[in-house]
Amino acid sequence: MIRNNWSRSEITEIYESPLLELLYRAATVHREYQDTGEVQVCTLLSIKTGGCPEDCAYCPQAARYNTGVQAHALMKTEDVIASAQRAKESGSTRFCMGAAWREVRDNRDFDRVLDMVKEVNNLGMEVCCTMGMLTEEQARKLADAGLHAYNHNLDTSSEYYHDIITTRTYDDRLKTLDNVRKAGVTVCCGGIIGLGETHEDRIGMLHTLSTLPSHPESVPINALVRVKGTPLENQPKVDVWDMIRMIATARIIMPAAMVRLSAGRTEMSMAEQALCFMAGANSIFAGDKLLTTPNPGWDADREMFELLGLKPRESFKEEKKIAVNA
Ligand code: SAM
Ligand code: DTB
Ligand code: SF4
Repeated sequence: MIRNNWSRSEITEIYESPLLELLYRAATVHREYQDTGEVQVCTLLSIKTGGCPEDCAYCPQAARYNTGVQAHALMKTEDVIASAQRAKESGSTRFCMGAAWREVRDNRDFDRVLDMVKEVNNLGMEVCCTMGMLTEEQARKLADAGLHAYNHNLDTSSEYYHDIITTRTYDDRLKTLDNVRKAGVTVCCGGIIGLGETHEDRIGMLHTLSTLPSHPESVPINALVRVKGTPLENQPKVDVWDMIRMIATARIIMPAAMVRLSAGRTEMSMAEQALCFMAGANSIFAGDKLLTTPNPGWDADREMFELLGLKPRESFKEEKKIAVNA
């Protein structure tokens, strides 16, 4: 049953259960709700890189940190489409365009993004954008252009948020998610582990996600990519068991969502990634780059799919309606 009335203590109990029990339970839920032989293959492209005014402590694109990321203006539409076409030919079915903006503005760049959305949608790919805060009207314009999903992460718990980002609030984030929902665009929302948060913070974030009026259709779980020059550059590497615990808990409490094993795969072995798929992950970012940092390339992922007997999920597969039986 899909529930959005999870209590914090119920989620804590799941998250803290013995690891192999947790894995078994998550794998069971995964089999019940999802096609376990399939993994969604998504590709990211940074269409507007760097120079961001925000202070997200993890982010290589914040202008205030000296990370070596060069700021670039919005890419040309034809280059974006060529990149989407290549991703499609490599086997990707979802194309996510990222812009290092605090919020979308009603300007010529936004009009150009609307054109990009139209054209990528015409390629038959699920189009996703992640461009910061949005108004309901902007979300409607994106929906009309054919946007399938909007990514806007909560990143961590509401309690820990201010330790990571001071230039916007958790409520700002929730408001954008609501605007996206109202426009009928599917929601992609998850977070990052390894920011120095506690287990309670991780549970808190999962609690917020799983008690939204409707669960996000996609829940990306990122391991922090430690980028030199950011305030979090010296964080310890994320323990893979923590990633597995996070994915398994997300799978159990949001059974119909796509749970994405997102940033951090370059530091994981194939065996470790296989455990993440067992735990209920059924989506990845493929291609040799995330937005600005490396990702395993196409060949490594093809080899992994072959070895594990996984198939890429087709685009626009009947999305199980996430009805809420509270
Ligand atoms: N500017 C927009 C925003 O913040 O929503 C969109 C782009 S932003 C780079 C998208 C997401 O990437 C962030 O919310 C964060 O979850 C993730 N991210 C950024 N830097 C990361 C890092 N170093 N490690 C892991 N995830 C990261
Ligand atoms: C998400 O949850 N992770 C992706 C995507 N959504 C936008 C971004 C990861 C970015 C990692 C750092 C970088 O490559 O700049
Ligand atoms: Fe800007 Fe997004 Fe990076 Fe924050 S995460 S600094 S808003 S690009």
